[in-house]
Amino acid sequence: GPFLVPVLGDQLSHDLAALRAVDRDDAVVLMMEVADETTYVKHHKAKIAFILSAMRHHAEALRAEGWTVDYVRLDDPDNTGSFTGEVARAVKRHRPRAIHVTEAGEWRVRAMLESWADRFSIPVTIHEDDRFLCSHAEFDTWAAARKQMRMEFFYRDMRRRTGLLLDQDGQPEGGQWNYDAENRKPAPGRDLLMPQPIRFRPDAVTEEVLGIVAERFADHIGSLDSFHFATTREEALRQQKRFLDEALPRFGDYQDAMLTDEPFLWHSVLSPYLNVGLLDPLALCREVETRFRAGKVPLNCAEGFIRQIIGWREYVRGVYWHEGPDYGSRNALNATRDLPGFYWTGETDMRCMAQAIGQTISQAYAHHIQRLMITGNFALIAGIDPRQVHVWYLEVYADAYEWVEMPNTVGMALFADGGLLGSKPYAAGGAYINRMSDYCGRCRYDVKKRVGEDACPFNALYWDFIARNGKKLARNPRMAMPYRNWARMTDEDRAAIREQAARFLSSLA
Ligand code: FAD
Ligand code: DLZ
Ligand code: SF4
Repeated sequence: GPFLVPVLGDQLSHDLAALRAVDRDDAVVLMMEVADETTYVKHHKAKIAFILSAMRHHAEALRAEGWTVDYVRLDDPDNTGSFTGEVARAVKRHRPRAIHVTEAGEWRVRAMLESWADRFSIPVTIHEDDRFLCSHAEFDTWAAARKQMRMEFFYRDMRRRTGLLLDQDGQPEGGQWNYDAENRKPAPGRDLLMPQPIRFRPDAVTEEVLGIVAERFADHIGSLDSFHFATTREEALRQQKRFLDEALPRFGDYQDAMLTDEPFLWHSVLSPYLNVGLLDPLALCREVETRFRAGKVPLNCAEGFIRQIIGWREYVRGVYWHEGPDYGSRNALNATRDLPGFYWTGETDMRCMAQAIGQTISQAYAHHIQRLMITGNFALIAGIDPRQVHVWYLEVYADAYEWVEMPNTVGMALFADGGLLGSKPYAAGGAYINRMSDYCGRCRYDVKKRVGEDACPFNALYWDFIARNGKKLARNPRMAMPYRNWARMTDEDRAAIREQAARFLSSLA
């Protein structure tokens, strides 16, 4: 029989390792909509709709290129509901002589792929996913050579490897590797000329999927009302161009800013497309560099964007696979509180939280600083169980896959890995949020107060976090300042703050 090439929902790239390994005329591509993948966590409705619609469009695109595609739909009566069950049925249908597949994006699915050779008694080749720049072996070598992993050094290696933003002598463009110091401008005023992502109108394929999702996943979080994602490579490329033309020139400046009712600001909103394979990360970075060289984009913006992709995105993936399947069980700060119910509804008087969660429910999107410094920071300083926080992030964002979500949540936002991914916890009180956003002005809480009925909860929670984690954090040199300030407060103030925090935390239960 032919080769069988299973293509998973986040492998929607024409240039995919397993496809390259076989001859088009001698292969059957297998794509599977399966219940297990739609419900192993209860993904946001728009995330499921995006993935299924992109899969259906991709199957058509592969057929147009001459591939034979065997496509299993979610509502096929014989659908077994799992990748392994569907591969078993496909093996019966096609009697393949061998399976070629591209490695999966999480440990759970990796184990399935690795079980197939024995289970089906046919040769299975699992190809490395070379849509990423850094292989597992390369990352392990890099990590082994260091006492501590740090993104910044990894990133410099990726710059050297790709040649991105290097001058003729191989030195970083402009003399510095990193221009982050220029990228912390607070929110500007709202204006009508702010860029917006393209809102793609659902075609017939997407409409059908939206119907299935609305019916079958009615009890999942999220709304389908404003579904606007690109679902084909052509559409994703149009959004990429929109970003490059309109938002990139100010991406750096306002990267950390937050504005009421403006979910996207100068962000690219390209992560869903990068992560399923509709867009190529390196090609995108080359476009960014071209625009810098043409004088259309300032260096701090081009560098800042490229760093997110060849730096952070590759680095967190490296950490995920390097640390092994138990990474998600880490809980260095022993945080055990349940995730508050308002994470599922957005119903809270904390204006910043209501904004970040509200747009997450309506758009399946929040930008990085909202994820890190609003919902992530709150979970950190309130001491929420990392497992529950991880499941939430994996469910609610259209771009969420374990390899990228887990290190960002467990490592970056919650410090549950004890400082492996980042050197200090991203804990902050209300002052940070007030500086970077316009949320506080319209909040029922007073961001300047630490105690009292109308005091901003982030303030007391922040100091309570500092106080209760002294044993683990006080010796961290990057935490010296807050511990000095905590020590300087009077006993009375400290007691009042901790009582305020305790009262607030008990109100969450
Ligand atoms: P932009 O701001 O335009 O950035 C450009 C691109 O850089 C992104 O599309 C993304 O591919 C990459 N990028 C930026 N920051 C990171 C990062 N920290 N890690 C990896 N890639 C990055 N990103 C995901 O793709 N999937 C997730 O499930 C995810 N979960 C997160 C959970 C938490 C708690 C935090 C703090 C961050 C998470 N991120 C995740 C990273 C980041 O927030 C998103 O990549 C970004 O908000 C996507 O929006 P954008 O495309 O507009 O990004
Ligand atoms: C996330 C997801 C969903 C919701 N549904 C499917 C699906 O029906 N079929 C599929 O092939 N993939 C789906 N995915 C993406 C997979 O969960 C993803 O490929 C794994 O996380 C492995 O990386
Ligand atoms: Fe958030 Fe506090 Fe500002 Fe309200 S006052 S928006 S709770 S930081």
